[in-house]
Amino acid sequence: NIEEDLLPFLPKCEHHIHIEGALTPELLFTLAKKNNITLPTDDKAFTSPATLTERYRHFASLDDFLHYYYIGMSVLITAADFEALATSYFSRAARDTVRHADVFFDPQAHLSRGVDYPTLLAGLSAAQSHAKQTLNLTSELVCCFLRHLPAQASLATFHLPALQASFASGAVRAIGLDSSEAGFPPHLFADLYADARALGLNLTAHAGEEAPPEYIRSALDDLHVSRIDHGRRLPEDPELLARVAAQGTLLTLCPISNVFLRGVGSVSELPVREFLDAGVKFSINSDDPAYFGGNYIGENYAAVQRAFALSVGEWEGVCRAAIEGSWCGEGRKGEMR
Ligand code: ES4
Ligand code: ZN
Repeated sequence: NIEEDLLPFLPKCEHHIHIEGALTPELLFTLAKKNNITLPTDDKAFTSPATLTERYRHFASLDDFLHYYYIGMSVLITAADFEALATSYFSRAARDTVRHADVFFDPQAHLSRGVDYPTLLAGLSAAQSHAKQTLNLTSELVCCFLRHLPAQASLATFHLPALQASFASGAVRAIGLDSSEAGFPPHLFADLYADARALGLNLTAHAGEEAPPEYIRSALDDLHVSRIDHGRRLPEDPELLARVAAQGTLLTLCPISNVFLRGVGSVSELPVREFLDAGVKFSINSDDPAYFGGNYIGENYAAVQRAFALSVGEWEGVCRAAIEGSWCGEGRKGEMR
């Protein structure tokens, strides 16, 4: 029985987890109280962790989710808050046998609230060290930029001395692009990615989550990313599908996220068979697990197995692609192989 006897024990690498999306309703309310943050009083969903959990079951779209996501993270103020958030994620991920995680964070969403970058980075970094020492779980941080804001804002943020220092020290070795997708195509961010590339940073971008395959092509051609986050709409362009397979670009799929945000009606509607048949590499990830029914990476693996009945050999391929596609060092990959 693959679901019960293999998947819970596979060494996993997670490549698509927004740390702010690991903020559980319980921790959200705890931190709101501690930090004296007033949650919206005109939305009954913010009555209690239970009512918020219930509201999270009925997102209408990516943007409906993002509305709650940006309110939720407003309770994160101190370094200790970011450390508690990341530590809660790492502990939960370790229970799903995650060995390495490339973790997204959204600095612009914190800077705009008056939380400075050294504060949030100190908290995240402390949690990373703790996870490595106590859980043997390594991680890298992926600094994401918000595409619903002007590209000039992302460029200015990227060039802040505090961010540049984090790239120079190696505390942050990658950038990404997230938030509302449709109407904000990758090519708008070509200058940002050119500057990140010049620093030798690893590059990824959300594309093909809600928007069509042209966004995936633009991320590849205009931003020169080595990964595509989601990419679920790739098979709508068979020529691009073949190209992604040939170049070995990794897609970081988030099956349960796509169901919660109404991209598909069920996990079985995702093109997992098409990707396997075409030889497209992908990893399976949780995205914003605290907002998507508390479904972490293990549940995403199980959902894919229930929908597509992969063979042991196919799981070995998924597992290897995730290890090889991780942004840890070669030595760490060797430990996971
Ligand atoms: C996100 Cl699911 C998703 N898509 C785009 N941006 C995001 N930020 C957090 N979760
Ligand atoms: Zn995402």
